Amino acid sequence: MMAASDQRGRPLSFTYGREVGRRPARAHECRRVSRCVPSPTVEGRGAALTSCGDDAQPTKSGDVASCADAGVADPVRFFTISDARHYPGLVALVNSLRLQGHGEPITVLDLGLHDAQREALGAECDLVTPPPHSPRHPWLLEPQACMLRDAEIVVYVDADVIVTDSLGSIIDAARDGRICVFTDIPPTRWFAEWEQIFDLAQPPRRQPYVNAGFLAFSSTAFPDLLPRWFECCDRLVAQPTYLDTGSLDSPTALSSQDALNAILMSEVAPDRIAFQRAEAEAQGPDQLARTRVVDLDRLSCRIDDHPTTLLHAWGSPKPWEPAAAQGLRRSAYLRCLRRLLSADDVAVPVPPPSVPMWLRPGARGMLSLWLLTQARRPWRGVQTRARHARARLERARQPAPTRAPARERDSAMR
Ligand SMILES: [Mn+2]
Repeated sequence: MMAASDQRGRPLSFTYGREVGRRPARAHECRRVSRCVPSPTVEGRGAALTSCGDDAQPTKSGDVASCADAGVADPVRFFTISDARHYPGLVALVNSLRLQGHGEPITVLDLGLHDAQREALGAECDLVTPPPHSPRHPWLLEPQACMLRDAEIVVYVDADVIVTDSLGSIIDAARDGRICVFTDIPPTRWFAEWEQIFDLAQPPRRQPYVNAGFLAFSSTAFPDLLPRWFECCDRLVAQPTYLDTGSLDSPTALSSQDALNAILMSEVAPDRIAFQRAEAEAQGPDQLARTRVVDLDRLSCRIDDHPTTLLHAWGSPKPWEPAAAQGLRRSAYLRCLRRLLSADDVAVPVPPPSVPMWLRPGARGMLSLWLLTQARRPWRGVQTRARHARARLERARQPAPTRAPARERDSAMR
């Protein structure tokens, strides 16, 4: 999602940064959460979710406290998280939702947007800042973001996602009492240790591991899901992630995503989870490069001849970050991103100077994009051939007895 994002594209640094080794200050936690005793199951007993980020501050018009008092939840509400560096991704998400006909409210956990960005988003988004000095790692904020406002149907979407089709059927499934999720790559991540780490009601069963970049469910059907996820994330505040260790071996290396999966594999019945078609989300650089834009105006895309619902640009740097110029790759996400940031039919326009040249409208923007993607290919080929030639030269210079066996050399070349 945001600043200095990791390989998965989730936020690393925000205005308040990460504070490893500290327990979160209870005063900053949602009061409902601190009241909430995790139940053995997060499945619904019919009570409406009344959570609210009590200490959070609206950055725009609106009264955070009123959400606890209103007693009327929005039928459907989108939630996301962003900071200033992830603004182009956030705008693309918002504009894509509006283009798909989703006029429902969008709440953004504002982790340091600039004033001009807030102003530009004002008409489309409800912006809420976290409490000052919030000690939570940004990777652990999804449940907190979703608890900022009451909603009957909660739809969390990462700010590096573009919605390429209506979410109507997913929202219908959520209304019918299913938790709608997309599987991750690979979908096999599973740890028995989750039972003890998260004090799960039952050992986690084997089922597809999901990506936490999208989640849709009914807060009536699952009133305890967000508090339970929040509480599980709370257990991870001081835990290193794979960014610290460079390894996915730890059962909590993927933080909130591991917590969510642990809950879904233990405390939610399998038939209450609606795993979306694998092709419905094109995610990561390889799949996004393989995805074809069928109708740019409507953002329709297909991967392996199946229509997509989401394009998810996890990975780092993001295609809108200046650092991406070096290895910019043609992808459906990039094409749709440029369309969502430069066309004149979007809900939130972006001033061209605020995005890199390859995302700006007009011929210069197009040329920049072409040079950085298409035109780089032969050059990359030349670089690779030159590297191989140098390596052959090096090997030739080595005295024969010290040369590595062919198989080792081959693997070293990769
Ligand atoms: Mn993401």
